[in-house]
Amino acid sequence: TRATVYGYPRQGPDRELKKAVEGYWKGRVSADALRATAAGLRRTTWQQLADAGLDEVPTGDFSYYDHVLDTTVMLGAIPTRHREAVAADPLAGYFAMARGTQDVAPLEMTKWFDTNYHCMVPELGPDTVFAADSARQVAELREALALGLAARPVLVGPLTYLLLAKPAPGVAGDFDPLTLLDRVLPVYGEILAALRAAGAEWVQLDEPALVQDRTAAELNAAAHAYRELGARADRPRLLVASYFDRLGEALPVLAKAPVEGLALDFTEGAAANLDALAAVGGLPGKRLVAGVVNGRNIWVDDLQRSLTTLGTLLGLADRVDVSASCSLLHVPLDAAVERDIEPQILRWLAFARQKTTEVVTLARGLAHGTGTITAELAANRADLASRAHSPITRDTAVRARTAAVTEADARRRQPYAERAAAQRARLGLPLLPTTTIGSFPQTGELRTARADLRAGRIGTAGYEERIEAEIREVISFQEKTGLDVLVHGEPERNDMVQYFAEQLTGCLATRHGWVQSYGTRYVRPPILAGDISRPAPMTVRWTTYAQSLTDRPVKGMLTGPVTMLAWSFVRDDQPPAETARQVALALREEVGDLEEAGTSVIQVDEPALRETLPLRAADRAAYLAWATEAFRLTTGGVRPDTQIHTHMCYAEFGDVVQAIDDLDADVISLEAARSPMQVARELAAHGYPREAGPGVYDVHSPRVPGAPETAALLRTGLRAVPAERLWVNPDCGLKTRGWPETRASLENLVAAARAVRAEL
Ligand code: THG
Ligand code: ZN
Repeated sequence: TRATVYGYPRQGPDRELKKAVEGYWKGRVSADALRATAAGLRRTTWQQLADAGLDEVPTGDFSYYDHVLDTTVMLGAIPTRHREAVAADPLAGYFAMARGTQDVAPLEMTKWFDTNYHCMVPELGPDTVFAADSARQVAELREALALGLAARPVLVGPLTYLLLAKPAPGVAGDFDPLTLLDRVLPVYGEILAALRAAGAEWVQLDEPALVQDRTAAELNAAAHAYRELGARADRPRLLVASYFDRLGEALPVLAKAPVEGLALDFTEGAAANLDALAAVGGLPGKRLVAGVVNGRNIWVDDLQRSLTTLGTLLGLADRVDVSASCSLLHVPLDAAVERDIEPQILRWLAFARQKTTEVVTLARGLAHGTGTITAELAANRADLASRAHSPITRDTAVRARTAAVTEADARRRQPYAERAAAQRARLGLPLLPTTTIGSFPQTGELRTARADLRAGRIGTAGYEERIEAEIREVISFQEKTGLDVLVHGEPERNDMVQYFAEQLTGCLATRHGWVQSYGTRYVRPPILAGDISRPAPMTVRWTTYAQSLTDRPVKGMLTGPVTMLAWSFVRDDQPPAETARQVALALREEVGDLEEAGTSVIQVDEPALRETLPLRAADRAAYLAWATEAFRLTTGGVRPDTQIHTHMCYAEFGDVVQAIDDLDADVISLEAARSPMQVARELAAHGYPREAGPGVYDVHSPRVPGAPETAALLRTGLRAVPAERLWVNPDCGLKTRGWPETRASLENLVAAARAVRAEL
C-alpha cells in the first residue's frame, strides 16, 4: 500500500508564483528568476510531501499558468497565430497563448469540469499536426528524482485533452477533435517512452472527461486509445486516473484496458464506483488507487469511514493505494497558518497539507492495521464529534425557520403580467432601459482604503467616508451619462461572495486560503461551516445612501444563494439543498429590508447557476430543483411593484434555460457579447416570457465598442426579444475594467439605446 496524491497547489505559501509570474509580465522579474522561483516551489512541495510520508510524489502537475495549456505545448498543438511568438521566445509565447497580445487573441478559457478552476481550451482542426515536446515533463521528473524521491509524472490523458478541445478559428464548427485521436496517440507514446527513459516507473494519465456522460463512440475511442498506448513496449506502467465523479460506463472499458493501474474517486458522489468495481469482478492484477480523502472540500476526513471503504477494496485489486479523490489544486495550502479561526473550529478543517497527512495515515492503517494509527483515529473521532455537536452547526432558530418554509414562500404572489404592469407604473422607465450589472472599477485607492482599514491606519468612519465619496462619484457619472437604472458600484465589496460571507453567522473567512481560479488569479472561498443566519442588514446602508443622491432608481445588489454555495466550501454534513435554503432565508431578510427602505429594483446575481450543474445528466434535475427554489425563496416575498433582476455569466445556457425561466425573475441580464445575441435567440426559442438584457458590451476585453456597433447588436436583439422586454446593459460587472474604457463604453451604450429607441 502506497500513499500518494495527484497534484498539489502551485502558488506557494505566500503566492510566490503569482508574484513572480505577474512580475515577469511587467518586466520586473527576469525569465531566469521566474524559473528559479518555480523550481524552488516545486522542490519545497516535493520535500514536504515526502516528509509527510507520501511514498510517491506527482511531477509535471506544476504550471506557470494552466496544465491544459502545458499539455497543448507538450503535444505541439500551438495555434497558428501563436507559432511565431512561441518560436521566438517559448516562455513569452506561452503567456501570449494564455493572455493574448496587442495583435493576437488568447485561447479561450473554460471551467475544468465542475470545479472553480479554469483551463485554456485547446484549438484543433483537421490540419493540426501534433509533435511531442516532452522537455518540461522530463525536466520536472528529473528534478524530483534528483531529490531521491519516487516520482510519478502526471499528464492530461488523450481523451480528456481532445474532449476539452474546440474547433480552431476558421475550422468548421462541427469538426470533432476526437477524429484526431490516432494522430495524437503516437505523440503520447513518444512522451511516455521519454519519461520511462528518464526514470519513470509509473506515469499517470488523467481522464476526468470519462466521468461525464459519454457516447458509445467516445467509450470506444477510450478503449482504442488505451489498447494502443498499452501495446507499446517502451512505456512505463500506466495509471489512468478518474475523478470528480463515478466512472460509470467507462469503468468496464478501463478495467479491461491493458494498463496497470486505475485511480477511482470514492468520495460521496462517486460511492457508486464501489458497486461498479465489484460488478466487473474487481481489477485483478492491477493497481487500484483509491481516492477516499475528498480533494475538493476542506473538511477533515472521517478516517474510520475511509478505512472501511479501503478495507472493502482490498479484495478487489492486486494492490490498493490511498490518495485524495482528485488533485489538491482545488483546496488551499495549509489550514495551520490560519490565525483568525478559533482553534476548536480549525480542527474540523483540512487543507492540502492536512489532507496529505490523512492520506498517509490511512495508508499506514490499511497496510499495518488500525493498531498503528490508534492515536490518529481517536483524535479524528474527537474532532468529528466536536463538529457534530457544536452550536455553530446546529442553530435551533435557523432550523425552525427552514423547517417552516412552505411552497408558497418560494413563489411571487402575482403572475408576471400583473407585476410587470405595477413595475412599469412605479418605475416609469423608457423602452430599452439602460443599466449596468452592478460593480464599477475597483480602483487602487479603494483597495488601499480596505488595506488601511485592516491595518488600522484608518478607522471605520474614515473608511466609510471613502466609500461614500466613491458612491457619489459613481452615481453622478451614471446620471450624467444618462443611464436609467443606477447602481452604487459596490466599492465596499472585495469579492461578491466573501463580502456576504463575512457578515453571515455560520460562515468562516480565511486569511491565506487562496485557491487558483485561473492563471495568476486566486480566490479565497468562504467556508459555510454552520447554520446560516443574518445578524444585521448587509447592504442597506450603501444602497440607501446611493438612492439618497438621485431620483432615478438605484438597484439593490445581492449575491444569490446558489452562487454563495458554488463559490464557497460547503458543509458536507447535510445536503447542499438545506444549506442553500438557510442562505436563501438570510438573503430574503435582506431583500425585505431593502424593499422596506424604498428600493424598487433588487438584483440577485446567480452567475454560478450553470457552473454547478452536475457532470452527469441524471443528477441535474435534483440540483436545478433546489437551486431554483433557493432563488425563489430569496426573492419570492416582495411586492408586485418591486422589480427582481438577476444576472448570469457564461454563454452556454442551452441546458438550463428552463431553470432560468423557473427563477421567475422579472429581468435577467446575461453574458452574451462573445457570441452576440446568441443568448437572446436561445431565450426566444424557449419562449422566455419576461424581460432580458443580453450583454451588448464584452467587459472581459479592454476594447471599447462604438455606438453604431452596439446599436446594430440591439437591432439584432430586437428580432428575438420585443422592445417592451429588452434591456440594454454590459454583459458583466465592471470591477476589473479601468475608468477610461468604462466611461467611453457606457456613453456609447446609452447613445446606442437612444438611437434605437428613436427608430421604434
Ligand atoms: N468570486 C469568487 N469566485 C469566483 C468568482 C468571483 N469564481 C469564478 C469567477 N468569479 C472567477 N473569476 C475571478 C476573477 C478575478 C479574480 C479571481 C477570480 C481575481 N483575484 C485576485 C487576484 O488573484 O489577484 C484576488 C482578489 C482578492 O483580493 O480577493 O482577480 O468573483 N469567490
Ligand atoms: Zn457576469
